Amino acid sequence: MGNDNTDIPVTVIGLGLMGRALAGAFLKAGHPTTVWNRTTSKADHLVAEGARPAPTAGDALKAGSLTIICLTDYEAVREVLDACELDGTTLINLTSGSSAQAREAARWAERRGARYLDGAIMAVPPAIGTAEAVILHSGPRPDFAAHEPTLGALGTVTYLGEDPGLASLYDVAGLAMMWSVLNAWLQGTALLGTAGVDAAAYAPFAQQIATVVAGWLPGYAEQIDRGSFPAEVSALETDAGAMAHLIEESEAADVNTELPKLIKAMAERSIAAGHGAEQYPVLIDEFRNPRG
Ligand code: FVH
Repeated sequence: MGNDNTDIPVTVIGLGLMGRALAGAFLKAGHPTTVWNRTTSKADHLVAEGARPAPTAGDALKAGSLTIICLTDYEAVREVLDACELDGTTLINLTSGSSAQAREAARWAERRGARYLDGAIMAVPPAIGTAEAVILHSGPRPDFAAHEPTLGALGTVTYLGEDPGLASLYDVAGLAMMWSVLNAWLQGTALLGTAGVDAAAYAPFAQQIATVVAGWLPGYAEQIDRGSFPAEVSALETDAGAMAHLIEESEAADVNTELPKLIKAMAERSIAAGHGAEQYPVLIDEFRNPRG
């Protein structure tokens, strides 16, 4: 987060909840900060704090060599930037979107003479400007290296690689992780609730399990990368037996069984394909080849 080049001017295009937080963090770090937003009144507070309002997006782009864009979606990005002169600018697009959109935006920016990094914000606006705000970037390494100290004003900046689609892919991979953990926790919370255990009582145990399972990931990842799944601690068919218990308990308690049935169905397909004696991460094939 340390930044000794706070004289570098930056531009922020898009002053929604997130864009205002980004511009505010640059201002706080001491960067001369130019801002533009379609609805001009959203710049008022930032301007009172020292931001320079640009009359048009094109003027905002000319104010500095580094422009952060944070709009609703990629369609809005194209709508705003299409008519602007981009030659010689560096764009860092922190708008959420798909990896395909990010790659297309990188090609489009290159055709227009701009340097382009894509990014994904893994944080909510109040965390911006603190180490808690993880901001992912992908695209040309030299461009990231050139701007990393400036971007550090926004949070913990991470570089993922040259493929501009990587930031978006990591973004959704992180969401997959988050929702899976939360849904598993909700399943357990609903089950225990039928025995009078409230959510707060179960939460510390659930947290412990999540931490233990997280610790398995590096070893399981090695198995996936090697493509070899010896059952070092448990075989998939043993896990499938426990999945059946989870379904039975849920049915008996009249708790939703959709999620456990989905998990068991995947395990059964893998067992039917001959992987019952292997370890859990062999299920990667169910994700990689959903149609078998
Ligand atoms: N807020 C959050 O917690 C999340 C965290 C993770 C990443 N996201 C992504 O950040 C992008 C912006 O999100 P936001 O929360 O700032 O969104 P809004 O407050 O709704 O602001 C949207 C801004 O986009 C402008 N805009 C939309 N369409 C256009 C357009 N066609 N032309 C020009 N500007 C456009 C909008 O302008 P206005 O309505 O104020 O005039 C706002 O500046 C988003 O990708 C999240 O997924 C945030």
